[in-house]
Amino acid sequence: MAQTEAMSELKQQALVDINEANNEKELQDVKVKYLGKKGSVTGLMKHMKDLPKEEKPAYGQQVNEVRQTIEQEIEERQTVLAKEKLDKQLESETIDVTLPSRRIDIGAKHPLTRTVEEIEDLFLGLGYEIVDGYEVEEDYYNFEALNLPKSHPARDMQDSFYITDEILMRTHTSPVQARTMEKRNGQGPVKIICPGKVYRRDSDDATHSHQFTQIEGLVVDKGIKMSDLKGTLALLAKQLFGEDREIRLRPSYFPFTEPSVEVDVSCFKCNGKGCNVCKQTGWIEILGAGMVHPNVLRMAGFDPEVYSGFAFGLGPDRIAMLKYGIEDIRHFYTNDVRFLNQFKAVEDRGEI
Ligand code: FA5
Repeated sequence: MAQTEAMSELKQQALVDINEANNEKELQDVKVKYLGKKGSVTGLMKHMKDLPKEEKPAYGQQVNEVRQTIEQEIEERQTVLAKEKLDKQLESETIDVTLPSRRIDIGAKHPLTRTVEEIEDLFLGLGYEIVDGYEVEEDYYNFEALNLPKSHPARDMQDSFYITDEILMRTHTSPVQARTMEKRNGQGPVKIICPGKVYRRDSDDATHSHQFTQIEGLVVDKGIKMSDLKGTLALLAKQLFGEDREIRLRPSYFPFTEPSVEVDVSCFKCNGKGCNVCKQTGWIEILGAGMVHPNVLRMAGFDPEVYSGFAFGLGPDRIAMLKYGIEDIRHFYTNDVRFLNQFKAVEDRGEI
């Protein structure tokens, strides 16, 4: 009986200790104090050997009950302490959702990307495919397949970066027309645009860069006429520079087109009256174009008696310079955020 009282006292004391434990560390100490190897409950068990045999089972059972009660209480206390800890943490980390958020700079589209995408959108709407080409190109596709055999004097129009005698950085996007036509095995229609980077050994100045962008356009089908070219380019001019724009075609020369033209758009600033943008002429040159030369069709496997086509090539750099009033092409490639941020500001105001 005396033992039972001692046990009961021990249990009561343990419950008090458990309740007074204010954190996990204190609770752990209590656990060790009662249930550890040298703990009080473990100590009770050691008395067992001094008891008469018949009392042993009941005694063992009582000690076990005490142990279980203490274990259970510790577990419950542990749950309470964990919840208290979490509540405290949540309280101290409360987020004030009414505070204004920190400003995140998200950047804006590069003016060149914007111009290229605007042109792509127009032509996708007209049923054209967008085709990619190689920036490192074979001399054959860059020149020969475009009616520019080796030693043709017109190669001088495009000073080139050669890698080997037969490989160069493409000087225009026109090799993509040659490659695409070749893949079609002489079967039209072909209706593509090819945007991409091109490279020339031009000295960099305000309007020339050794690396710039071009967009090539090519349509080959039965019965394609110069008027199709003109209608398409008139639409392009309106898309880029406004509904009131007109175009004019001036005779020109490209070895891969015949006839060839330079295309001017009526000045969007002065409406054709003459100003500093159009150098007082009322017109701004925007691209080169023409009807695909029969030799080019033939070399790519198309019968020029059956098929005809038009092609054009424009420089989005120069277009973007005109559209946004940029005075130096090098701004596009030096990635000065002060320059680029201006487009972001204009974009934020919804002006472009
Ligand atoms: C050509 O490259 C022809 N392949 C275009 C073409 C395609 C004509 C299909 C007919 C049929 P050109 O050398 O004129 O043409 O270049 C086209 C455009 O590239 C120019 O109008 C100009 O906007 C741009 N360009 C040429 N050189 C530079 C340069 N160094 N820096 C920036 N833009 C340039």
